[in-house]
Amino acid sequence: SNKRIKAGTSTHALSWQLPPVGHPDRPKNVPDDHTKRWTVYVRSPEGDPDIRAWLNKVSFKIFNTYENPLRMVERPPFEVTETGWGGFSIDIRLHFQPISGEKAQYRQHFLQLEKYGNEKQQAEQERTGCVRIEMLEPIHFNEPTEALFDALTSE
Ligand code: SLL
Repeated sequence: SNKRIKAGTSTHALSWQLPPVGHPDRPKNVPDDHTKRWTVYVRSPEGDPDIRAWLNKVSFKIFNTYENPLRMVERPPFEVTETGWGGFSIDIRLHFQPISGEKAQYRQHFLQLEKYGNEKQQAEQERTGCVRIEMLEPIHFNEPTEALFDALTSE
């Protein structure tokens, strides 16, 4: 087949400053050394076909001191939310819909929880209390099965 499909994924990590230890708004059960609540997620960029048409499930391997560090997410939203500090790498495995016949693809996303970048970026992160790292990585299905092609192009 000479058909070719480009499907979007974007992996993002977001983190928010937690109120300090002792503050009434600090959530209970968060260890004292955790400074941020964070979310890492895989989404389709806006305007793309329904992510479920091609993405079946996503596994996120987070830092190994977390409880149950291999998180398998079987349905949208494909995301993991936790609290923590510092920064570490997350291994992401994208499992495609069986009709696609595609092997799983591996991604890595560095979760940066503390401020980073130039002065202006850091000032913005300080102001909003939010650190955001985004990557947009299209997925190319070079020889899609008919079923996948139909699923992604019929509308
Ligand atoms: C750093 N090399 O220094 C990294 C280590 C470890 C982050 C970061 C808590 C995990 C848990 C957590 O966020 N650890 O609660 O198990 O930046």
